[in-house]
Amino acid sequence: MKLISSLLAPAVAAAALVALPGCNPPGKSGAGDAGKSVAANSAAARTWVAPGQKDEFYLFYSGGHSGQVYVAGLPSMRHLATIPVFGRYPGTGYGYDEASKAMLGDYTWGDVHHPGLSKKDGLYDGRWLFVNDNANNRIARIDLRDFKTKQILGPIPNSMGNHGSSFVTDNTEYVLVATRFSVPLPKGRYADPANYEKEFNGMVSGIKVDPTSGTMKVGWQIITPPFDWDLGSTGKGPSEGWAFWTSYNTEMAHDNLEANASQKDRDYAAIVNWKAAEAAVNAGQTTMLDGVAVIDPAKTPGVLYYLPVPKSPHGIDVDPTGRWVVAAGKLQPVASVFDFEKLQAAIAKKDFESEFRGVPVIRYDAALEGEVPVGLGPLHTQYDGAGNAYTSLFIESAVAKWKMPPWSADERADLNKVVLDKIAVHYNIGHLVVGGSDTKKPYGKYLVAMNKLSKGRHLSVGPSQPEDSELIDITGKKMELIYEAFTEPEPHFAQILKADAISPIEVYPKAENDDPNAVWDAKDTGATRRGNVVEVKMIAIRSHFTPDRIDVNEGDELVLHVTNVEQTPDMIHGLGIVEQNVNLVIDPGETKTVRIKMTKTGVFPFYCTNFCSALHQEMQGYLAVKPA
Ligand code: CUK
Ligand code: CUA
Repeated sequence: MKLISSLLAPAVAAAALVALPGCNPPGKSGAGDAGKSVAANSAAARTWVAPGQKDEFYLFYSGGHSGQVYVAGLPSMRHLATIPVFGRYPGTGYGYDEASKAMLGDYTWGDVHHPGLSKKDGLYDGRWLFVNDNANNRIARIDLRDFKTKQILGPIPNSMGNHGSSFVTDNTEYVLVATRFSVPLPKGRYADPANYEKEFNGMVSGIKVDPTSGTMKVGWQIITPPFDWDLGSTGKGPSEGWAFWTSYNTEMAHDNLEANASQKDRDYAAIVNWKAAEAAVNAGQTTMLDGVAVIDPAKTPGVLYYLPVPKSPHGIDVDPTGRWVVAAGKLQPVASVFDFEKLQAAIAKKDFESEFRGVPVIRYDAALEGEVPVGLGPLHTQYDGAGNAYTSLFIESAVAKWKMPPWSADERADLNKVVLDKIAVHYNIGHLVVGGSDTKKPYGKYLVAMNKLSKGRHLSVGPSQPEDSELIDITGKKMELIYEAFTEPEPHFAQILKADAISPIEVYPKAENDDPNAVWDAKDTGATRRGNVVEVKMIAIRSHFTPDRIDVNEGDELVLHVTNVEQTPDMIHGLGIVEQNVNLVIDPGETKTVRIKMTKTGVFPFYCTNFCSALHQEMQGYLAVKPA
């Protein structure tokens, strides 16, 4: 995201930061007085997960341009796993075997922003985690049975900058996507960016999810003006079937966006009726564009509406009841609360203020419930399910807790009264997450603030500083900061899942291994030559490879299938071939394949990379390549 601090005079930003408590210079504990040390003890007790004990929640947080997803436990914030998605990860051999290489395709990185858990009846069902790739217009599905990436869909046609996802509908019918960047469509078509308004377009995409396998495919798209769509969310309860995004560039600026996309006092939110879109597709009211059925909302009324929202918004979040929809403008210190019932009534009465390219613009005041003065630089809002909302304040480096409607007449007269608490975070918070906030039943309990800058609150690691994710206890009247963890670049958003909502497997059962090249018995291993291709089926088990010698000739292609025949948890074997750039990591019961062109002659040792037994070091062999 864009750093809003650049929009502030440096003096204002500096003053805001100086005022923040809890910033201790290195080496000072800051717990000098008795009151503070009591709070520290209590915070420690609440986040302490004793050795051998397990955390209560999973935290799945995005790795930004690392392309990965990280898993931590809550409340300990201990890092548990890296799930590689859009980038190679030698630690699990991801991107080195043929299957994962094929999934990665032409790209070696991605930009993960928003993980979205699959749902049933508006609650997490613990099956899949979807993540977007802002950089290469892709979307991936991670299976929570084994915490592995199973599918990467994309690049999605007619879509540039998949930032506005992954928003999962109540029964995982769709993962919904909106484009950040507008381009001439279809992709590959040239148009001068100076003709942006006329030639460029944005897109909303419905990615259809197969309910059994989870396999995604592009379902349909809705073409939009070249607004830059930002964050969104899906409806639930009364708003089920609808989805929402905000645009930060209804100005349709194509250069110097910092200034040119901040002209208007209000931008638009897109209010999308995805069930109506689905019906329009089934009724054939579409045009094919680059192989996708595209809906023109001007020709298909009822699919898309615009709603004015405060200046340069960065997201719109539906509350757990599905009635209240909150959008905040970064450049206006309020969160606007819209009432979905009023919004529906405005649509029914055609209470529109204007239209834009054939799409009605709902009158702001017709849908508005109130503007809550949350503070400076409001970005994203989360809910605890107990009637409270939490909005991240980028400029203020704080989280505001405020009361959702219904409000009393007294509160309504002065909405300052519904702002209940504010807590400083360190520093410049982007997203925040409360467990289950996007479901009908949030867990409450914890809030994780994902801050962009850590400003030396850690041992120095040089100029590439980590981000700072802070754990806040939200069970009391006042929010309490109880822990901070430094995280890799860059957690934009996260999802929290109750630990007992899933029971991941610990080995791949032999019966499930349907790889045609799997072998389970040493007698079935060995090499077969067909012309220049040498195919080897290999077994790995403590503490040897069978065969442990491979003979090929220069110019051959070696196809190596390795099955880890262990059925014991944690008995992982790796296969590294020295100076061949081969790195397989094979979990118990798994088979992996790699193809290598034998361009170098000589003898190349291979060995197990994962410490597996007392004789792990002996788990080795030779690849002998004879000169042609
Ligand atoms: S964005 Cu980065 S903090 Cu991609 Cu959801 Cu708001
Ligand atoms: Cu197998 Cu180490």
